[in-house]
Amino acid sequence: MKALILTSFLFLSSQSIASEIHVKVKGMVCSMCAQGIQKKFTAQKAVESVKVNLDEKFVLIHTKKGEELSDEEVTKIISEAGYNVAEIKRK
Ligand SMILES: [Cu+2]
Repeated sequence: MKALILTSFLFLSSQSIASEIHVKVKGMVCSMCAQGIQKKFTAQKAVESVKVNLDEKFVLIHTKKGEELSDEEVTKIISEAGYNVAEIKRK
């Protein structure tokens, strides 16, 4: 019985799990770029955490549980910051 409850709890919580978005950014070359992009994403309601990898030119975004950030929104944020999206991957 206990195992059954635990299983259904895990199933239910996986429905609203946070997502991980991996964005390759063109034109991000220095730590000022990285900071600007980090700030833009941190300001989003749906965003839990943002990590910018300057060496490999990508941004890793974790959304909050039950919140989503579409490819269109990600692209808009990046271009408003003055950069271009090369690729968006999700987990
Ligand atoms: Cu820069």
